[in-house]
Amino acid sequence: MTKEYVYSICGMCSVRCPIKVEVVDGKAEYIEGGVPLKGSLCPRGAAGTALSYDEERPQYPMVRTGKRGEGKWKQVSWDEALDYVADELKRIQDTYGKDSVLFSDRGGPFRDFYRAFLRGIGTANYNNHDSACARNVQNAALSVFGFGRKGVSYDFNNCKHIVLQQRNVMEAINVSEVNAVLNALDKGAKLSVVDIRANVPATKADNFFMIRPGTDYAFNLAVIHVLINEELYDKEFVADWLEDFDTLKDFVRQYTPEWAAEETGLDADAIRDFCRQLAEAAPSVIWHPGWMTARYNDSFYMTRTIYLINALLGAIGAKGGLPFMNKPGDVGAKGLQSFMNLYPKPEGKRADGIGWMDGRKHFDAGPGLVHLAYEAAVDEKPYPIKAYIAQRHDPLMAFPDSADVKAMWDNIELLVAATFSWSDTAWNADVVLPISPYLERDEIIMTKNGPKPALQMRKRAVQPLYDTKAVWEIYAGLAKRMGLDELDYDNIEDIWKFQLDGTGVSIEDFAKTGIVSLASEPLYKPVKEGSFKTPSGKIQVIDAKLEGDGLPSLKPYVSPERPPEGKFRITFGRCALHTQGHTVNNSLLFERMPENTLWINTARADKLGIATDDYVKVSNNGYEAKIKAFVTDFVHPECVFMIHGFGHTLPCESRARGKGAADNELMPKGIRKWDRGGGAIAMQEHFIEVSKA
Ligand SMILES: Nc1nc2c(c(=O)[nH]1)N[C@H]1C(S)=C(S)[C@@H](COP(=O)(O)OP(=O)(O)OC[C@H]3O[C@@H](n4cnc5c(=O)[nH]c(N)nc54)[C@H](O)[C@@H]3O)O[C@H]1N2
Ligand SMILES: Nc1nc2c(c(=O)[nH]1)N[C@H]1C(S)=C(S)[C@@H](COP(=O)(O)OP(=O)(O)OC[C@H]3O[C@@H](n4cnc5c(=O)[nH]c(N)nc54)[C@H](O)[C@@H]3O)O[C@H]1N2
Ligand code: SF4
Ligand SMILES: [Mo]
Repeated sequence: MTKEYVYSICGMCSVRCPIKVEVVDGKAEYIEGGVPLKGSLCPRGAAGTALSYDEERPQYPMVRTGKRGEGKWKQVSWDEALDYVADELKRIQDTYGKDSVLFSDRGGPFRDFYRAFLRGIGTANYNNHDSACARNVQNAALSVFGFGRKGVSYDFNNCKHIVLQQRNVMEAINVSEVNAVLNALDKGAKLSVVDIRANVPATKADNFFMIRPGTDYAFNLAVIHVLINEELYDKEFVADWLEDFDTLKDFVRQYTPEWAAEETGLDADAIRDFCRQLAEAAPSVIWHPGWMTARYNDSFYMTRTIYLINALLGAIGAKGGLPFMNKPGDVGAKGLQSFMNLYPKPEGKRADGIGWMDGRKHFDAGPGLVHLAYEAAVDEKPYPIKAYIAQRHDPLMAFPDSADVKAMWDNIELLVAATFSWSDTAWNADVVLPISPYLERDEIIMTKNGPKPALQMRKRAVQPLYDTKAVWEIYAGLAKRMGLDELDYDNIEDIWKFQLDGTGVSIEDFAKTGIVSLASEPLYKPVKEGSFKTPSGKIQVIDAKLEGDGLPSLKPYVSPERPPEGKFRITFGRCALHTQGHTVNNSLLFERMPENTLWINTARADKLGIATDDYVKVSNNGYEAKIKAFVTDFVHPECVFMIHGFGHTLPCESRARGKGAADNELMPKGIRKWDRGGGAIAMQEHFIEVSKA
């Protein structure tokens, strides 16, 4: 028996925790958290072995033979698959122009190599998934600070009051973050939770506000009102670093706690008391700006108020608050060499209109807004989109109403899915390029920015079990076929050497733990000139870019639509046991949680004759599904809540198929409802019916 330990990076979700994999006779037997996590891991991370040792995943490259989505495939070799894709890309670019190739991914730190490929072939249309996730937060950060959401980190360990509004730290997991939050609570930090239901953090909270869905913006405006009117804000910080304070003060004058109480269903005195508690803990306060905020028409403005509240409390840049993020250069280290720099930035205009179309100039152009690129694919404006590569992205589950999204792709002539598990998108693609699961693949080295920036290496723990390839191998193969010799690599060591060139770090340095830390102590950068990237160099309330696009910086509150008689607003979120839609078929996680449930308020359930564990019917606009009820006082009566990612239909997923309901199918034409301020889809602006099944 041979036993070895491989230090690598988890790939069960987008957090990418360091892991230690026990490999016995070439088989991955056990996974635990890497050195910085002292062994701890979340359940999904621990279930990574079941992803590899599962036959129900794409095992070899496939080309469609039947109609899209019919499930008829021809097995092909990698040479055939890559030849086919490269030839099609060339044909399409020659016929329709370079920008007719659209690409979307899941974002993250492993993109440099394939983004270089995209630059190399000259398309301007790199996108990520984020208009279904955190785009509102990103654009809110840009509009307030001039830098993106990752320009600050969260110093939970030293925090004295944590506010989780629409943010479920304990179930929407980042392992080191959960540990830090628990550590802070042990040390006496206060926790306040603003949520439409009692999630796990709510059970540990000092203040729990069960808010009426869609009224968070009202709550936050009232908090600003109190902080300013009771002079609870950090006067020095505000004087030095917050522009347009008086404009903000005037704007919130009307938004009293009594007014907010009407809107939110919460108690005005409780809001006041909460504000005083915040001021006591300031500046060591973290009011988390949220993560999955693709929910409402005003989520962007809501998130802006969160950043402004943190600023009023002096928490931006503060220890125990939201310190500035450090990159390698901040701690005197040299960062990785980038493949993207091998090619110039493509000159074409983006198909989604970001950066040049009226109303879309204020958005972060980096990863675009892919749902708007789909619109271009439909009407060929500003130009045709004829090829689409979905790399580690399942838009048919990630965006509302799969039939609607699918139809938007009808004019696309080449649809490629690169994925490690089956997904609706892969099932509907023309070509499936199977990625080796993370235990079976090496990856380009990643940079982890933070208080102590580090470099991290994902290393193959076991050989590929099937005819699958690493991400870099796929794009190196395409690059070679498309004449991009600079990216024609045939082994990962050469890629790593290129990345590490000039950093003083060597491949061997990763052997011990998989991580090379670039600083010995966390660095807290003081707030200083240049900290904020706005025109004034200060945190801004008024954003000229936003206003240039015809949008107000301070949007007057609009009360949300109430559910029509007998209906419920749909709300959703995460659970600790699954990642989005792609782990339901994982045998270990499926065993723990085979289906989702519908949280429904007791009073309303009683009226409908529904009890816990009854199967109920949820429906909207023709989609209907059965789901088990969970009847509780701890969800707001205007909404129902379910975990996203269930309700699979693919025949190739024998476990997940037919289990639970798909929240995304209950949002008809939902991809067309999006927040003009932040760009994200407004997924909770839908009302559904619930009845006894
Ligand atoms: N209705 C509704 N819609 C939602 C959400 C919701 O709560 N409700 N959540 C939204 C959010 S926050 C997000 S981020 C998106 C997520 O949805 P997507 O952006 O589509 O991302 P994932 O489902 O994480 O991954 C997509 C595919 O990548 C494949 N994959 C390939 N390689 C890897 C790898 O190394 N690691 C992992 N983890 N996967 C890999 C997986 O098999 C999976 O099929 O969905 C959004 N859409
Ligand atoms: N275990 C696990 N962890 C994950 C993921 C996963 O799939 N599984 N996905 C990762 C990804 S991609 C993301 S984006 C993050 C998401 O991280 P979060 O955004 O923190 O997670 P969610 O559970 O989607 O939503 C957080 C909370 O918002 C509440 N909520 C819903 N509507 C409203 C509302 O109108 N107002 C208020 N105040 N609260 C509301 C929900 O009840 C939930 O408790 O998690 C990441 N971590
Ligand atoms: S949070 Fe869990 S699933 Fe995500 S990377 Fe960490 S261990 Fe893996
Ligand atoms: Mo997300």
